[in-house]
Amino acid sequence: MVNVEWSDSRVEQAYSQAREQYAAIGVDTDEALDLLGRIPLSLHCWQGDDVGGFEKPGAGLTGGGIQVTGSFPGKAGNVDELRADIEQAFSLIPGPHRLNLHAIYGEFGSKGAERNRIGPEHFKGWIDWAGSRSTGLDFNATCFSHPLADSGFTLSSRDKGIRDFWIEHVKGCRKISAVMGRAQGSPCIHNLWIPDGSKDIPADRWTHRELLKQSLDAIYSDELDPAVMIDSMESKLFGLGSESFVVGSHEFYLGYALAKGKMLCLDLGHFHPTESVADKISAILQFFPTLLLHVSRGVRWDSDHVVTLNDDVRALAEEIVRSRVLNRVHLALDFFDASINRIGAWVIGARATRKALLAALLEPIEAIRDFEKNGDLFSRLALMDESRTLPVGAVFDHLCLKAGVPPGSAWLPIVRRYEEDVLSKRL
Ligand code: RNT
Ligand code: ZN
Repeated sequence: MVNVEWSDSRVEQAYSQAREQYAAIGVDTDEALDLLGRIPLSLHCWQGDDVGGFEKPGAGLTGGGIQVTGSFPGKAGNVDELRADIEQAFSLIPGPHRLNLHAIYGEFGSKGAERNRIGPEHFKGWIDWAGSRSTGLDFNATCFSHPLADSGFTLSSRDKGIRDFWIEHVKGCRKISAVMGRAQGSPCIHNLWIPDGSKDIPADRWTHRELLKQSLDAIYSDELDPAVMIDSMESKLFGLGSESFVVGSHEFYLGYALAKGKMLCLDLGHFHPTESVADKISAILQFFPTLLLHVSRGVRWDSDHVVTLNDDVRALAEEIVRSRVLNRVHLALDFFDASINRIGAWVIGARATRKALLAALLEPIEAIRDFEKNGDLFSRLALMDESRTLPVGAVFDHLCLKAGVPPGSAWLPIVRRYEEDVLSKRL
């Protein structure tokens, strides 16, 4: 059946009109698309199996202050299934893509491997897979879902044995990242998020933060080439079970990263609900060369809902473009919804993030800036708002055609068919 709604000629007709409309306000759509095509987005592997990982059969998310809800059938149960699902998702999203792996997603064989004993050999399969498709890899230590994280403290635990275990794990993960970066010829970002904190009011915040600082110093004492790996650290405001105190708070990592030349990671769900992460970009990048963003959607709390084209994501993209820092910001997705088709979830979030970037690149920013400079503030606001309903969708659809991915909602039947043919047959 010919899909009339999304036929190539219809999409191209709409694009040529949109292109003229943008040209009339001084915006070059082809230039915007060219810029967008140079922004990689790192897809998080963990949406594919609800942050379970492949350490042992049936492993699932435990502890760590993050929570996946839902039991939609067909989640990836092994590395091959996860790769197939990621490939399916990638085929529906305009690129360029990177893939963000967690340490629990290695190929550990029948013997398994303790977290403090993992190495590049466990990720050879991923490195080969990524190399064969020219997809860059990013990496994360997994300091949760483990008995030695059950106390709620890992790198900042009072127990030296526990701290040393996690220090070894993160050191190993940095080495794996370096091997990935060398293989792919672009730095692998190694992001560190730890769940450490407490449910109720601590009597001694100081000791935990002092211990975390010491653990980080021990971890980063191994100097690795920034051409192959970059360290980032992700703060948080609170988590389930760490409502009263989070050791790795924003101020903690802001201080540490600035003092030690590390990169910060800001997750959209990790701040007060009315706090704007978009606003922080032009502040932080006055002092840091680069910044990692975890694009997420918190609903009332850090709920990690699937990213949509909402005001927060739009504002984030606008700030990146308006501040002219596209080449200093790394974008990664971070959400996990187990209540809907997981491939659909990936595609919604990734396409929404790309649409937000495209909308920001298509903003008539020079005209808006001129209004601001001239004190014409009603016009500034008006043009910002008018530009929101310009035909960005037509430009996005054209991009999809060019990229060989389905425009508009033409990808929905493909996900449904994959669900029928592949996902529903999984145990
Ligand atoms: C948790 C952080 C972290 C995780 C992933 C799985 O609150 O956002 O980035 O979501 O590492
Ligand atoms: Zn995150």
